[in-house]
This record gives sequence, structure tokens and C-alpha cells, in this order.
Amino acid sequence: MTRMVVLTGAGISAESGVPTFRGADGLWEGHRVEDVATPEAFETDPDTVLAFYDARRRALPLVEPNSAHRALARLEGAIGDDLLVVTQNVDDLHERAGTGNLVHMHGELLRALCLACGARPVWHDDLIDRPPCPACGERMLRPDVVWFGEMPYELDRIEQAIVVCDMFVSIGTSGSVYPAAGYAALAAAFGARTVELNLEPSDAVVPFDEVRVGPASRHVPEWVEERIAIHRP
Ligand code: BV8
Repeated sequence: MTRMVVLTGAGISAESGVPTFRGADGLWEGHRVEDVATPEAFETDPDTVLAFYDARRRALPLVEPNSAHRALARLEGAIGDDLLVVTQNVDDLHERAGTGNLVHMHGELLRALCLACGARPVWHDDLIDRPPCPACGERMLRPDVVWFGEMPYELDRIEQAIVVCDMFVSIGTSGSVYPAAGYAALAAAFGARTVELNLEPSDAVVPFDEVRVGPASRHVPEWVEERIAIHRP
């Protein structure tokens, strides 16, 4: 069986209506990334940061998974534990499409992180009013999202899957943020075939073996159907 790791970025959610980080104006919903996605920003201006994430969390129920998310869930249905999806996205569209083997390496909009006790409760409401932590009662909750300069989640699990995979597929990411941006080169170094499905080719350090340029809603279902046909007994 072909063991696969799929890395997704903001581009897979773009057609669901979730803005990517590097939109036309290079801003992220009117903000510079440094002003809303760093511990320093949270330290100096917590209300701006909390309001930014509250707005994104509130927008989530208004968007739906698209055909690319659903295709990856179908692929997991076909090959099970031979597929691991690693997402840089903090939305819940992979889960809502049915993907189960999933790592949110940059955290989740629908979780909070308590700075007093470390609890990571599922969280759907605003944080701007400093609600109490369900575990300890302290009013020190922040978004459970990995900011720049912070350690991403489950790096060992991700790297262990990459070094043994036969195929690494990068979908909808500019490959601009590390350590995720180094994963295709790591997979290639361990002999995997690397594939990129992206609206435009990313400037990868190590070129992908195969690149399909265009929207995820077209390329991901096509590629998944090809993979399922190969696996069909
Ligand atoms: C860390 C959560 C210590 C926030 C995000 C070397 C090694 C390690 C670290 C570094 C390093 N060099 C520099 C660093 C530091 C830094 C970094 O990489 N900086 C960059 C700017 C150079 N990295 C960190 O701080 C990370 N932590 O380093 O810890 C460490 C040290 C050593 C080893 C391990 C750890 C933490 C970074 C996490 C920051 N948090 N997100 C939130 O969401 O609110 S980052 C955020 O931007 C995303 O999660 C993603 O990771 C990143 C890039 O976004 P993309 O998903 O790629 O989206 P983007 O808009 O850029 O591109 C969209 C793409 O989709 C485009 O290519 C477009 O063409 C395509 N597209 C658009 N529409 C479609 C489409 N494709 C298909 N179909 C479409 N319809």
C-alpha cells in the first residue's frame, strides 16, 4: 500500500470563502500578520488579537468544506491509516468533510488555550470578554493557535510519518512558513514521490516530482479519483 502524507494550507479553504494569508493586498483581512499572529502582538495589544480571532471563529459556521476537502475524506475512506493529513489551517473544514487522520500543526480556531493551567478546551465563543477557563476558572484564555515564533504541534508525529511515506502531496500552500515549508524536501530526501496541487507553483527549494497548477476544487478530486482507482482491488 502507498503510504501518503498530505500537507494542506490556506489555498484548500480559499474556495470555501476562507481568505488566504497573502491576499492581493498582502494583508490578512486588513492586518499585517506580525500585528495579529505573534505572542508579542498578544502581549502589547491583546484586544486586537482576540477580536481578530473572534471574527474568524464567528465566520467559520458560515463556510462549508469544498470538493477538495471532501475528496481527501474519500481518499481516507479508501486507504485508511495509509493517509495522514497535516494541515497548517486552523479552520475545521477537513473535520467537517470527514477526515479523521488529521494533525492541526498550527492549532485550531475552535480551541482555546488556558495560560493559567494549559487546558485546551474546544471553544466556539468569543474570547474578547475574558471568559473563565472551564478547567481552572482563571480568565486567561487565548486562541489555541500557533503564532510566529511558537512551537507547532505534533512535529515528531509529522516527521515520523514523512520519513516513511511513499508519497507527499502539498495542496494550497505557498511554502513560506517553516518548518512546514521544509516537509517536501524532507520527504524527497527519504525517497518519497512529491506532488504539488496549487493555484500557482510555489517556489519550493527542492522541485516537486509532479505539479498540477489550478484550483484545488478541480485538481484534488481528479487526483484522488486516480489514486482510488489504483488502489481499487
Ligand atoms: C517555529 C496559524 C520554532 C496562525 C500560522 C526555519 C525553521 C523553523 C522556523 C523558522 C525558520 N525560518 C523562519 C522561521 C520562523 C517562522 C517562519 O517560518 N517565518 C517565515 C515568515 C519565514 N516559523 C515559525 O515561527 C513557526 N514556529 O519556528 O518554532 C521551531 C524551530 C525549529 C523547528 C521547529 C520549530 C510557527 C509558524 C506558525 C505561524 N502560524 N498560522 C493563524 O492561522 O492565525 S502560519 C500561516 O501562514 C499558515 O498556517 C501557514 O503555515 C502559513 C502560510 O500560509 P499558507 O497556508 O501557505 O497560505 P498562503 O496565503 O501563504 O498561500 C496560499 C497558497 O494557496 C498560495 O500558494 C496560493 O497560490 C494557493 N491557493 C490560493 N487559492 C487556491 C490555492 N491553491 C489551490 N486552490 C485555490 N483555490
